[in-house]
Amino acid sequence: MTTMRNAYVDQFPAEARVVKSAFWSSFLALAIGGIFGLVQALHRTDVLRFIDSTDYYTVLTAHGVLLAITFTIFFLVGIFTWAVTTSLDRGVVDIRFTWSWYVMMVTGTVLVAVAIFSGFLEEPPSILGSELYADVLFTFYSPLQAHPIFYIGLVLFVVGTWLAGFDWFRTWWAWRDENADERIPLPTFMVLTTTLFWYICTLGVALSILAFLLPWSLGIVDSVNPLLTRTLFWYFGHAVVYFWLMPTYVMWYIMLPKLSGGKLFSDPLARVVFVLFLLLSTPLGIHHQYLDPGIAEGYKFIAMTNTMFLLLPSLLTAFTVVASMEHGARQRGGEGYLGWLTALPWRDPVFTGMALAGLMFAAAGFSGMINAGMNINYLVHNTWWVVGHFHLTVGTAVALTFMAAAYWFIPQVTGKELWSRSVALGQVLLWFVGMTFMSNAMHRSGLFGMPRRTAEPQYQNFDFEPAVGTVAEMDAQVALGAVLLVVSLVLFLLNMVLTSFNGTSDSIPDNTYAGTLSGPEDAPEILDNLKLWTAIAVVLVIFAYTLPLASIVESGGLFGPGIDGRQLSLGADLEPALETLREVVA
Ligand code: HAS
Ligand code: CU
Repeated sequence: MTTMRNAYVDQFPAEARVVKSAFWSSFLALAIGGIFGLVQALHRTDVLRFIDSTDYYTVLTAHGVLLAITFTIFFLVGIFTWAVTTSLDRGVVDIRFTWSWYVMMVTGTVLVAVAIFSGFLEEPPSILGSELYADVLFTFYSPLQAHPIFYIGLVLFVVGTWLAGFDWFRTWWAWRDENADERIPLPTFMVLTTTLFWYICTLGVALSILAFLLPWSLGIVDSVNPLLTRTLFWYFGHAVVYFWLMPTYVMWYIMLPKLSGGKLFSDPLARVVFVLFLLLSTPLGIHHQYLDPGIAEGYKFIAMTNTMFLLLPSLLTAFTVVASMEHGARQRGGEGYLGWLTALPWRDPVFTGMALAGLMFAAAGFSGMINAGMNINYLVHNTWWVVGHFHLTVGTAVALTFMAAAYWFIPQVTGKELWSRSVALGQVLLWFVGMTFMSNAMHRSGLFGMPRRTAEPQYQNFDFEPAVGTVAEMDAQVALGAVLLVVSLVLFLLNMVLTSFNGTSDSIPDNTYAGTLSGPEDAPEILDNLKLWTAIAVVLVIFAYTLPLASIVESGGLFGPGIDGRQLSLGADLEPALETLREVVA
């Protein structure tokens, strides 16, 4: 699979520098966030305590923000910039603009990190009139309140991603001007549809921060309506998981078939999948709030129904990607009903990491379906079951795919051969084994009510009595799994660092995509009508959120019970706007 050096860094040297910087920002966040993961796993299971329980929430906030937001989204902007420039075969319009959104994301990250890490200080400094603090976890629910720079940092980070999306669109517009009759190349189609739902969903979190949490943190308003800010967070919160998942799907659709030795089964089906994510990612966030008082059951039922619909694009993905892998395996001589599995390139760490990530995601999808069932969610909500679920989804499907992809990408953006493929293969296998132990024990613990987000999961005068096994056994599995994951993480980082010390090489695997068995010419033109799908997505969001939000404001006020804005210290008279809103809603 090696050809004359035709690496990304040769074709797009300027873009390769931004992509490489984004990857290293992602790895730094992964390193710090991952170490904190070990600290909290050993703390909660009482195996080994490095910190005081009062510091647990600083560690947990850092773990969640650095891994769920920083690690994932920096890697995403790297992959998406690569996917757009290579599939359109043209550079970005202005590399200075590209650097500007990357620098904005880094600035936002630094502000958020400063606010979070100040939680470890005995005497955190006071800035803007309040003490630096941000033990608010990655969901930053009010009435927990962080320092203003935490919210300002988040806003800068999100605006940076908005500009990145504009960069990818601008590159596509420039390409379209010269290729008017061409279909949108699939990797670019995937990036643009993902960017569109990212614009729609981030409006919620931007509104929550800019209109409520930041003014409250700055002391401009005295209170907020926690249910309103929480609902605006989850308006964004479920879609953000698909913002993490889509680059994973981009890898599974355009790299896995080729790595398997075959072709993508269906380009049209891939377009349908990404259109479905554009339409449905946002109007269902209330499935995170089934137990929230103040939201009528009917709205929760709509969220559940939409969630069940949203299983479809992932089930289609399971079919398409596995069919493509089977096609590849049979090209390599694979035979039999399942025997073809042995013909897959299991010695290739890029393939094996992604294949194992996919297998884990099948299990994650199952636990997601359990979460999504309104009645059964009552059993698992706020338990370690949910934590087990998302360590399979973002912690493995996404994280393991990104690490496996890095074994291909880093040589592409540096022109240097990977330091060790065998260490890379060991690393992905170790991650899979470690996560199997940890996530399985978390799911099982959640089933008998083990709570999440607590440093001391023991209740006074009460012992958990699991139907199968013991708490000690499950705690041991979580601790063992966490240790294996950190060893795997160290191997990954070692490989990345030592690769950067390698000399450049001519034998870098070529930088092209899998072909397709059914190509874009088979895809109905309407699939590329991004304006239409965006309009429908916006209508679905309006349907799903207008009434719940109106009732939340009606009952709890914009800024807290009975405070509907008229009493704002700003003195702004919001009555006319509210009157209009009431008329619209009525
Ligand atoms: Fe989730 C909570 C429901 C997917 C992440 N989820 C969370 C939280 C996070 C998270 C972080 O309905 C906790 C947030 C918090 O802190 O409170 N989730 C779902 C459902 C799906 C789902 C129905 N979640 C994800 C993904 C995530 C993620 C993806 C991150 C990346 N989740 C929920 C619900 C809650 C929740 C409730 C709230 C729980 C509560 O009460 O708090 C679906 O999208 C899942 C669909 C997936 C499938 C699997 C398809 C299988 C595939 C694999 C193909 C195999 C391959 C390889 C490629 C149906 C695509 C094969 C290999 C060979 C060798 C052949
Ligand atoms: Cu969700």
